Amino acid sequence: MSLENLRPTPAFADVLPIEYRDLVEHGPYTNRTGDGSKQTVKVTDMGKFKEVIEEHPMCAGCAMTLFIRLVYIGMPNPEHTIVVGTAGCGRLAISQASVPFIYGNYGDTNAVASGLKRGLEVRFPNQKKDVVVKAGDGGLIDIGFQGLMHSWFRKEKFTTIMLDNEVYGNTGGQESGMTNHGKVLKMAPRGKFGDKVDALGLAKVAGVDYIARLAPTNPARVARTVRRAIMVAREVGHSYIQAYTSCNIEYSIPTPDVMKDAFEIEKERYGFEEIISPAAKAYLDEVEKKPKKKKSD
Ligand SMILES: Cc1ncc(C[n+]2csc(CCOP(=O)(O)OP(=O)(O)O)c2C)c(N)n1
Ligand code: SF4
Repeated sequence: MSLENLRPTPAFADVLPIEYRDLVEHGPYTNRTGDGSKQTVKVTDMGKFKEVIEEHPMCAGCAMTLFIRLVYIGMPNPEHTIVVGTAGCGRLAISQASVPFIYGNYGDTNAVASGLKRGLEVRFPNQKKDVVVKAGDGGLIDIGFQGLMHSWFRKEKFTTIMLDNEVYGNTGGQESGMTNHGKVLKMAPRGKFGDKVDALGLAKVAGVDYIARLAPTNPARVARTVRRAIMVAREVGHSYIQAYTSCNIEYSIPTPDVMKDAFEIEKERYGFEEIISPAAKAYLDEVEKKPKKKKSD
């Protein structure tokens, strides 16, 4: 999370609630080391502080919220990151985080992010700015499909994260392109007509440099995947993460069983997968290389 975005203007400092001041003064946010270039919060810090600053209004137990919190922890440099989102459940939590958030019209995320990233490169030639689209499966694969595909073909240097709950959750349970064939939903009583769109396959065909699919079953892996995707987008090309973020309301998953469902779906059809282009692999090998230990150490 970004301390710089949390810090109140001096005039407000003494009227803000004590909880807020405590977060700024004692929260484990980035920039505490002084160099400001690295995320210092780790997955193991989760639950010990508020990654999402205000109370979010998403449903209790929603796996999408857990995943969104992990994305913020995985960001390599939240102080210089901008998130682009749109209508859909995810924005309810995304808008509560201390990282700038642009809320576009439904479906235009990848067009907005393309322009934003290009503009940032011109405006801040000496400072890498990371742009991350976080949007639902409907927002990306249905109404935002054209913008999504063209940003992939153009190798725009930002990251797209699909919050794939396999339904239009925010509007009450219509089928999306990512819903599985035959699935009956509250507002799809005859069952999904076509197959689940092979978005990973499309990303591969479009030449996306880093592609990953995962479920939020392994927090450290989610954070690492997000970090890798953002790093690749910074230097090499586009990156795409597709995350299973179940909708317990529309799929009637009892709240205590949300993680059990995530493990089951992961095993059945949503296993962790990474597809990395040779250029992205070479870059990741370089940035993830551990410094060699000296013999005397
Ligand atoms: C142009 C436009 N069309 C339709 C809507 C209504 N709308 C709001 S959220 C949503 C569906 C969201 O589904 P998804 O993108 O899969 O996200 P989820 O809520 O499931 O996370 C729709 C159709 C809108 N806001 N704008
Ligand atoms: S409707 Fe579904 S996706 Fe939306 S907040 Fe509720 S459980 Fe999460």
